Amino acid sequence: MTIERTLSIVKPDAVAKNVIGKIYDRFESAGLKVVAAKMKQLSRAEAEGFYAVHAARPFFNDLVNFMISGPVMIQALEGEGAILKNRDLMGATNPKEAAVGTIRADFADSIDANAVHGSDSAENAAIEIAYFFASSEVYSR
Ligand code: IDP
Repeated sequence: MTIERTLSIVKPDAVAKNVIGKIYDRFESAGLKVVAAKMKQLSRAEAEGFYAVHAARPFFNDLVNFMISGPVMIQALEGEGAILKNRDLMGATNPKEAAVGTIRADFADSIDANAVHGSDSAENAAIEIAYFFASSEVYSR
């Protein structure tokens, strides 16, 4: 396994539920380190740009509206196999299909309001981290 970084977002539903700390505990308990973090109210343009790959999908407008419905907590996570490890911690996109004990099974309400985002590849992780953080804002440790 190699040390990787991945981009994670605690989405507006989970921020509103006041479970940022509980979600960070999942990361830390799995050996992932928070190496950058910021709370942010995304603009429509920022959310559209972040999810540009989904622009043609029927759920795109709902997704953008949801992502700007309240502040999000954005973090870069670092650790062995961080990308897949975070995806495993998150669980399936639809919380109804998410494995027991995953973040989405425990904190998400629906496929729209599904608590967390996590990069799905090394290539996307690099793009997504750079979308929100200058390299000087990421503290490898
Ligand atoms: P992921 O977040 O598990 O990587 P993606 O397929 O990349 O899932 O989709 C991005 C986000 O778009 C999902 O987290 C979810 O919030 C939303 N989404 C995906 N598929 C649907 C759908 O069929 N209906 C509504 N929202 C969806």
